Amino acid sequence: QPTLKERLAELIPPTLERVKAVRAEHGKKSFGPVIVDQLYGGMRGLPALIWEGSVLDPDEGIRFRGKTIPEIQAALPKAPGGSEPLPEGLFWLLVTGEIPTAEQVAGLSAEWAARAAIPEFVEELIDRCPPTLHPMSQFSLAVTALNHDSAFAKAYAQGINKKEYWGPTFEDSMDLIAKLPTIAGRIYRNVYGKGKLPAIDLQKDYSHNLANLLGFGENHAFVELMRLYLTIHSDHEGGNVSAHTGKLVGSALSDPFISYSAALNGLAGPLHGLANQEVLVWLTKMQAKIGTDATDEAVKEYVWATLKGGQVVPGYGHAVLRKTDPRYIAQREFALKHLPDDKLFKLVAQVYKLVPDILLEAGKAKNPWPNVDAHSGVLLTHYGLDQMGYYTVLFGVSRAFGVTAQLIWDRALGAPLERPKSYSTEAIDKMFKNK
Ligand code: CMX
Repeated sequence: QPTLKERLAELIPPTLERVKAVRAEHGKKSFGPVIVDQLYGGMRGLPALIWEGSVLDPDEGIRFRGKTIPEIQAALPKAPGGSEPLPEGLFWLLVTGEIPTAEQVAGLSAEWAARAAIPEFVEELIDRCPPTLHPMSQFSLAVTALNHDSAFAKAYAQGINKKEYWGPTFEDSMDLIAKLPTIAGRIYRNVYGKGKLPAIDLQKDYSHNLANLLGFGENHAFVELMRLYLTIHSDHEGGNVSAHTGKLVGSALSDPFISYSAALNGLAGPLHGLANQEVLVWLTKMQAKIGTDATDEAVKEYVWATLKGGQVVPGYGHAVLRKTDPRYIAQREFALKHLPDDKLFKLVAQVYKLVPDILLEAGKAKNPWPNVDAHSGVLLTHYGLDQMGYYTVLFGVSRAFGVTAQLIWDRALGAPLERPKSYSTEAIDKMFKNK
């Protein structure tokens, strides 16, 4: 059976031909008009990028290489004794468009475990960060520093032919993914005083090792949660802030480490990945204010107070989705199976019942339904990972799968520097004044 790199090498030539053929046939066709509001409105809905790994349908949600979340849950290999998909398989799927065998997935687990160590100076860099520095800032710092050993940067400096870019990009991507649990584990233990980081176990899968580094490796349900979590947070088509940032920065031929640290900084914003932290902060404040078994009326009042205070309801709404996020549903099903009586889960379920109607009544949000971040924190809290400030780091471990898969393909397909045109308000005004 081919390794991931061997399979990728086989797939690149026909994919290049396919892109060439699609461009020859459709290259000059138009998607329709661009309107001025899109320039002012965060480019919402503007067709602007090619991203092979996943596509987001407003009603149906994400498909990874054409497959929905329930489909990948069924199709991807599982760990012995586990029932959640292994994220190793999702990475294989994102890169190749193919479902790997159990053996190929085991090969990836072993390769990532073997590459997991980080340079001593990066360990020291993390250890020197004050615990008051947000875990996402520490994460991004450490990932930036990994560029010290970038195979791509080195090959570029030595004058590599552009046709060969994908090879060292692949190696850097594998290293990056492999090292993220070590970095994430070290940050967790430093910030929350959880003692020394254990060694990576070369026999264990990626999620099991991550759980172990965080101190939850003995808890089978938590390990299963990590497998599901890392799978569903990996990719969400190309235009979201983290995916797009990774692609944009990579287009300058910045190596995968510095491209991904830029993506992490975008993920660290409260309207994007930090929303998983915000949700838990919001729910705990709600519990403190109205108690743990609050009535629907009390919850509604709290939600309205949030809106009237000029704040968003974290975990609700989406720039593209118009229905409940299937990533929310997958986590809700996990909760129904493993923690149906958890008090905080009950509150999350109660909020799900009440918030959409309130957001509809408030009349602003285009999508009143919950997104992925509305559910992840309650699951982590249930197992004792209740340090909310850390939640986005786990999102960041997962999102690397999608961003690097795309960086590999961008370099393989010779994606150009990104450089859209910007306009001044004066220019817009002049352009349309006499029309
Ligand atoms: N609570 C209150 N108001 C909301 C809202 C929410 N959950 N979602 C949208 N709105 C408001 C917007 O703030 C905007 O108000 P203004 O016109 O005053 O600026 C208006 O509704 C229209 O926004 P929209 O077109 O529906 O949404 P956008 O595409 O602009 O933004 C998002 C999308 C996710 C940033 C927004 O829904 C939001 O802020 N949600 C809460 C934060 C969150 O959960 N983010 C995580 C998203 C998933 C992820 O990336 O991880």
